[in-house]
Amino acid sequence: MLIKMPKSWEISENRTTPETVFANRRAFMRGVIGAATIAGTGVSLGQSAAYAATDDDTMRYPAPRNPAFQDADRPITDEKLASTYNNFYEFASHKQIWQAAQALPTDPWTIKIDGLVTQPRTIDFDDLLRKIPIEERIYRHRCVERWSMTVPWSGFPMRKLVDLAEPLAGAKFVRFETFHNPEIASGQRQFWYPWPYVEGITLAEAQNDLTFLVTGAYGKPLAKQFGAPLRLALPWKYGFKSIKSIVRISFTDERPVSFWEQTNNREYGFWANVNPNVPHPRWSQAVEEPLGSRDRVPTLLFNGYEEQVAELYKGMSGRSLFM
Ligand SMILES: Nc1nc2c(c(=O)[nH]1)N[C@H]1C(S)=C(S)[C@@H](COP(=O)(O)O)O[C@H]1N2
Ligand SMILES: [Mo]
Repeated sequence: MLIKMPKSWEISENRTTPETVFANRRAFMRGVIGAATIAGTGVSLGQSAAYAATDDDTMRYPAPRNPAFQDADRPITDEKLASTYNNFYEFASHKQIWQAAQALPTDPWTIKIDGLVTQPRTIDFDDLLRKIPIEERIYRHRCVERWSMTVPWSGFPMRKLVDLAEPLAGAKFVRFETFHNPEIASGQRQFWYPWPYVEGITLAEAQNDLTFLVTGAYGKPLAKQFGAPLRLALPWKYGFKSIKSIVRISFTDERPVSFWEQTNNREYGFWANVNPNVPHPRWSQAVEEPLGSRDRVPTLLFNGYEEQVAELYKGMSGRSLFM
């Protein structure tokens, strides 16, 4: 499909643009993108036109919404709540880490792509954003501890990064690693944890439509406590799989052992798909508590994303898929 962009948009829109002009431009962009089929090139065309103008974050956010992922069936969690109640063990093992996380230097930020790929390399985060257009998706998030939230993330499908990485035929898994910097991240001085934080998924999971690499939330670049500048969102899995502040992505033929698996493999496994009928060894997973609500709501199989992901687990069974 073809979208003709007025030439004037390709020049000078910077931080001094009046809010209203900016908002109108965004509204127009959304119209254009909404009209295009999302599966096609509509989104990338619209966004790369915006890109051509400037590198400025104000050009990227808010990112155009992908209409296929706008209805999460739950109210969006209040931004203040979601950004002041976090799990980020690098900064402490309680939820009030948002201020401590501001100490994380995220610019510049590089991501190493290695292992079974055609050409191992290190990519600068800003360069990555220049290569891949972003979009907004509203996803549910279910922590294994039973709290949940619904967040408008911005980012791009992991599949695009897989394409960029060109994995070799032997690659079966993707391993992710978070930064390691005990000087600024006091939690990493807790020597009994196996730092750095590591997570892993299969290559097939990485290529699933839902698997999202997140660069922003609530229409802005990602706040540090959310795992800036790049984190994962796997909405059908327990939250611990959605690793934050990624510095390394490796393609392997061996199943990675995650931070939590290494810490306690009786309670946290590799698959960690959400299932209300498979209790955690110490508590039921039947219900959850959305942040900001005192109501408990039933937890759904695959966190409500069964239709999109069931195919991945065809022919597999057993408790280990759900812990
Ligand atoms: N590097 C890293 N990633 C992490 C964690 C962490 O402690 N360190 N916590 C995980 C857990 S348990 C959850 S529930 C989510 C929390 O994401 P949020 O703080 O953005 O809500 O991040 C996940 N990713
Ligand atoms: Mo979690």
